[in-house]
Amino acid sequence: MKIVSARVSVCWAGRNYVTLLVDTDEGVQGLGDATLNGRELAVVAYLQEHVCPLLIGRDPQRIEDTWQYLYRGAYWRRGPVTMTAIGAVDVALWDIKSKLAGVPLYQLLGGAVRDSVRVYAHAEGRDRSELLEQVGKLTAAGFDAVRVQAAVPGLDATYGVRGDERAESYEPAASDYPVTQIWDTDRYLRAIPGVFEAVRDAYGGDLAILHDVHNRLTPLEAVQLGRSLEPFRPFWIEDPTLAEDQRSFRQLREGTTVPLAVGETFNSVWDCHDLVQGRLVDYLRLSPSHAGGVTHLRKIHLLAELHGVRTGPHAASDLSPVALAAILHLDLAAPNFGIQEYMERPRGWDDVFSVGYRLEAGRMHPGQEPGLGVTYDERAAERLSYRRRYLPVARLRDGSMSDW
Ligand code: KDG
Ligand code: MG
Repeated sequence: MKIVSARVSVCWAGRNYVTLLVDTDEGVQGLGDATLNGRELAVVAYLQEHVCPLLIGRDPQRIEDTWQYLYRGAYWRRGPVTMTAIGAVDVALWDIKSKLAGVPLYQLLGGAVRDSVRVYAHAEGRDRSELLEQVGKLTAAGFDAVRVQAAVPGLDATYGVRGDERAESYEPAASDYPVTQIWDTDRYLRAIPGVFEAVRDAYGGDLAILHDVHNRLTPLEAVQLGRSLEPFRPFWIEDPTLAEDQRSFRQLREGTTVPLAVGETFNSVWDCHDLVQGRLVDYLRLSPSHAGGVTHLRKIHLLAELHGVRTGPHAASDLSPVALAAILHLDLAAPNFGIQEYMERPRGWDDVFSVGYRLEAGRMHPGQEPGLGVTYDERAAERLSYRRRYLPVARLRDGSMSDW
């Protein structure tokens, strides 16, 4: 069997998505997600110019060898662009292999070790009452795990809180250039314990409460945050400090007992193996889209399992349904799965993607269709052209840049 075509489709389905379509001479097609939010066309060029030509004529069933060929053979390795491109190829090949076998992908990963996948939903509020109302809607819909983000009083916009354009964190700004948000750590650190307290008081001890700091704190500030939140028993605190400065995690571990999640910007096992081996984090958030596909992420998860670290994969709405499906198959089969991120789909997904996975009362399942269980309407996508969009940037009050 041979790959006869590998092409990239870019579309605006509520936001930009990049999809790789791999076709074989036996008529089986595989899909991969190659979306890198705000830098989409860099991956498109990498795939079109450098990777797709190498795939033609290859045996699609030789997944590991193709991964090695693209990673080890390239010399210039790692990084979000390269690993997103390799990830898209890898996921497409797993899609093909499981379609050929006539089974859902999770069956090739060892089969299900659980009946369903626990997901956390996003709640956000421009003030506390709006946040509490949103948490209430989600718990009423059956979610027992919620990520809470609340506006910081005195700031025009806060990470994770939508509602006005400057505060949009996932729907990129509709301007030609990134919008600027102002960040104030002191105000944030003063505000957030009260948010946790209010949610815990209103919804009780059973609710898993998660929070994303989005890399904004120094290690010492992160310890202060962790200690202030300990009484409210967070499920996790995500990205409290810069993910690439891994020394800070030792300081965090020594300073606070809050569970720590990290990894949505990691691309490789080399970004996290010290953290895992040192048991310095509790949850890894890498996704197959940005970390080299199912093949590489599975190895990372196996390493994590050996060291008692659990998984909590990234699946914000900038990861396409193809990515979410691949993640759900991994979640269902991973013994050390912890929790899965879930965000409502942007309007427009349905115009191009059809999915076999399902959500019911805070639990998801990838479905029983062979492969990933996702189809892509390339014709419809052709009518929805790419729009250049950026994520916001953050500055401190004195005008200097802050980490996004
Ligand atoms: O593209 C960036 C988003 O995926 C990211 O900002 C979302 O931090 C995020 C999360 O935890 O979902
Ligand atoms: Mg995050």
